[in-house]
Amino acid sequence: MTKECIKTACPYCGVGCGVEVNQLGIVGDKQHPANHGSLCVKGSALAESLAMPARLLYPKLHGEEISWEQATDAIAQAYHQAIEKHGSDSTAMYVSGQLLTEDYYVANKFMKGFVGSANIDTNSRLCMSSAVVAHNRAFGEDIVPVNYDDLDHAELIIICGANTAWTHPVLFRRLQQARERNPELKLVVIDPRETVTAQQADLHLPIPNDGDVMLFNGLLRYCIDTNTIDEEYIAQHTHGSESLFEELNSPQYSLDTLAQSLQLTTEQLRLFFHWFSVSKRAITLFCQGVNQSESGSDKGNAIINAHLATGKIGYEGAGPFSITGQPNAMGGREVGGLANQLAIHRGFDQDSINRVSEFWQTPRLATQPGYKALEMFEAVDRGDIKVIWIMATNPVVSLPDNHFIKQALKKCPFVIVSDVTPDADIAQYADLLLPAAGWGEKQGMVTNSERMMTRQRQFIKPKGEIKPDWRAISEVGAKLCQRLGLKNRFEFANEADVFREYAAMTGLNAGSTLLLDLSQYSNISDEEYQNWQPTRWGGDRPLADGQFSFPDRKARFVVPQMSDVPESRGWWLNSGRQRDQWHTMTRTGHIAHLAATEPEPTVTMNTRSAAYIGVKPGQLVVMSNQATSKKVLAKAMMDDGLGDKQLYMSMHWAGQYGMGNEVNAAISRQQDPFSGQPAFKSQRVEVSNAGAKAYAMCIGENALFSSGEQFEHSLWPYQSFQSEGSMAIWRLAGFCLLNKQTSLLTQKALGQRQLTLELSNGWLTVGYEEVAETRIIRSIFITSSEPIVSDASELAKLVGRSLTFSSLLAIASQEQAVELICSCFRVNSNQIIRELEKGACQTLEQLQGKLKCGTNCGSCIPQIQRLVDDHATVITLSK
Ligand SMILES: Nc1nc2c(c(=O)[nH]1)N[C@H]1C(S)=C(S)[C@@H](COP(=O)(O)OP(=O)(O)OC[C@H]3O[C@@H](n4cnc5c(=O)[nH]c(N)nc54)[C@H](O)[C@@H]3O)O[C@H]1N2
Ligand SMILES: Nc1nc2c(c(=O)[nH]1)N[C@H]1C(S)=C(S)[C@@H](COP(=O)(O)OP(=O)(O)OC[C@H]3O[C@@H](n4cnc5c(=O)[nH]c(N)nc54)[C@H](O)[C@@H]3O)O[C@H]1N2
Ligand code: SF4
Ligand SMILES: [Mo]
Repeated sequence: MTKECIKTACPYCGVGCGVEVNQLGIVGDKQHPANHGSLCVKGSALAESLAMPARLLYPKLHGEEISWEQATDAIAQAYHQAIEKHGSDSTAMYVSGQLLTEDYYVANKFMKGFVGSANIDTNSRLCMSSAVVAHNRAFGEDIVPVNYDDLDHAELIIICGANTAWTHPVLFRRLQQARERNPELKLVVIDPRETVTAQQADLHLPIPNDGDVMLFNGLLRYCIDTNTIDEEYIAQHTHGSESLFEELNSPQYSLDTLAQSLQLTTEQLRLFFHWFSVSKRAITLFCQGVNQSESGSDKGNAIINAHLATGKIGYEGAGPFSITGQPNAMGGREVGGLANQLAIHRGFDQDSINRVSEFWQTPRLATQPGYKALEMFEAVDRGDIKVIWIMATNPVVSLPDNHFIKQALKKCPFVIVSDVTPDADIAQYADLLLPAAGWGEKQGMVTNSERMMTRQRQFIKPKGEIKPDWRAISEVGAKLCQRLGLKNRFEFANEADVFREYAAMTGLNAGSTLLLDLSQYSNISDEEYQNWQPTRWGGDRPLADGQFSFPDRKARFVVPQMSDVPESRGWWLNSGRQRDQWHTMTRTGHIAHLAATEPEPTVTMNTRSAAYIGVKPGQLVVMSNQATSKKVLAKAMMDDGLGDKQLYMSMHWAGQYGMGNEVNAAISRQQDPFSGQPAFKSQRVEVSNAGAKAYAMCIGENALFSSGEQFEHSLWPYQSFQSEGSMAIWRLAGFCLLNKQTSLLTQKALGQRQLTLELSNGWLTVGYEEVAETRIIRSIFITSSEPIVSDASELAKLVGRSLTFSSLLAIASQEQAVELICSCFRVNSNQIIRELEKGACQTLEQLQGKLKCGTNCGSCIPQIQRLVDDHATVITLSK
């Protein structure tokens, strides 16, 4: 790390906080307009995130290290051969909202411009695509009309389908500060779950899943009925109100009927509707509870409809506010990374095709939309895609029905994966694995939720042969151009060069009704790019003049197609985020204090639901979904913020941490028909007590178990892993009755030598030792027929009764520094402790009798007595 002060941006959520790297470490940037110096728990742990357990440093073809020259040759050849034999559409690229704008621009240019296929899609399909559809349908362009400052000016803030306190924490803190300054400011949270965010609201509306369209339709109907719509705004700036209003003139939107459908009281509804109708300045913030649904696009439009009809848009403190998930989800949309967009907010109309072809100087431009994410992997499965390049995303975990995705990829003739770590699950599916430069090692631009463009800057010297993604694509692009007999259009000197070309390209929008135009930056120097200060494009409020991006400059009301509340679905699985983890854990799973909050794969349900299936906290449950025909094992935990028969599981469990217990195994490929965004939040599943007969926990030195499966799967089908610095905790559960036999089997699987074994009160406690090289490392293995409470603090208490985690660590270190106690008879501390822990000796006299220690000069007797005091009791744990 550097000694100077370098300003960059946090690589996690779409709040887009500014970060400063200085002598103090990695801290919040006080000057950054998004966060004014604040960071959340993940942002504060950025320095620790850099110490990844494993890094990819060299390109590898089928596991063999190769040079970049060979790697880029192989990729260019694979794409070229597929194009020649099967056509451009037999190739694909699947990228990510975590790429920087420059990476994204080059990727899009490579696929749509020169490979000649729009089969480039991104994980933003899973994240923002419903909001994109809603914006395009209403505004004529994918535009977010508000900014963070607006929160300070609002009278009413509605958070719909977002757990902002956990997922956009710095923004939520800002909102709370606004409430402290202005006690009149009201907060309404719409979420089927009573989340931490909902608990802090003035009004929480726990609507049934996917009741959002009906709720916002009802809100608009109320505004029509109470004459609180803005007829002038509607007349001057919109189209389509008649058919929408007619649709809403249905008895199902009368207050009482609506309340019944939404399982709310009439008073709750009336209060919300009243607050909205009388608040001139109202903001509706929305995220995945809206987007990730079969009616995601319609939900977005129902929200926007209510704002347009009441004119609550385009001025300070008002408007619909789609919050982005990833750091550059917005930048990717601007560049055109989605398969159904061409570039720079343009689609595949002839005018756009002509302009873009000319700008890129290519005869090969894709002329029609490509496969959306799920369609893309379905095409892979059918064998239609012969080569796919996956970059900065972990689709075998994060896509729904992830076992299907795994199977599909296994069939694909050539899979290229660019990642920073070989631990990412997707790395196992790569024929060719490329080492990408990660956060701190690369640089470029990101755009946050409020259109603020911030520079990520490099502050770490690149290791090995890592390369920024844009450069890897450019090198392949150059070779592909050559093979196609075209002039090389990928001659970029540096990131600034890429950015200038992208900015110049947005100049194609000048003179059109589209608002995205960064052409004023097309000539910035390298130095200006380097010194870039956070800048919001489109001004503070791009729709302030009521001029929208359709040719007639009017906004559109959209009649939602899917307004019905889905009927009761039996058990219903909802999934999303946990406060302290980032996505598939490749960057946060190893940080002990982040891992402690949810230490193992957990399904939450309310106490009534748990009683219904006879499940106690900590017991193993099994979830299955007919549509995927796969099962997920996880530990049950109680959350009375959930309704009856509602389940919630976080999306994070993956890789070595989740050990196969990914929620997406129980999530089907149901999706929104307009956006193709998966319905991650509403799945009909079956759940039951898995009937585990044995639970176990193993605490040991990390290095002992650094690779591969450590515990026999047949004995312990449920396994998870938690990192605790150099120590680690494994949690296991299985269906074999617990006895000494089982324990011995596990012992064999561990390849360890047994030290002590004690069966008491349903608990079996085993201490092991293992000789690794010259050191002796200890691990403790505890099994029980009852669940071992999985909360880390509970765990600490439990273990702490006779052996705290720190004393465990102390034992581990003692083992490494074996102390000679009795010089006369050469007896060391280990031998003494072993006798004590085995239970063979419990007193000084017994030890003297057995080992002879302290029977000669006696100077070591106090030390032996201390060991007796510390270790004489065999570890027994009561429930
Ligand atoms: N800690 C953390 N923060 C993150 C991330 C992370 O991995 N970890 N990832 C970032 C990314 S990429 C994203 S996209 C965002 C996501 O940010 P959010 O959308 O805020 O987070 P989620 O937990 O996915 O889901 C939000 C809420 O939607 C609710 N919900 C489910 N169904 C419905 C419904 O039908 N209607 C309504 N109104 N609500 C419903 C869920 O109960 C859940 O509480 O978070 C970003 N921030
Ligand atoms: N069940 C369920 N599933 C979900 C969701 C949900 O709510 N529920 N949410 C969805 C949403 S909104 C999202 S955004 C996705 C996120 O899902 P993913 O995008 O699959 O998750 P990540 O773990 O962020 O994957 C990023 C990968 O890129 C690697 N990486 C990091 N930096 C770089 C880089 O600079 N270059 C390259 N080449 N690689 C890099 C990381 O090591 C990691 O493997 O998950 C989706 N899946
Ligand atoms: S709020 Fe988001 S951008 Fe800000 S520090 Fe936290 S994760 Fe990073
Ligand atoms: Mo996301």
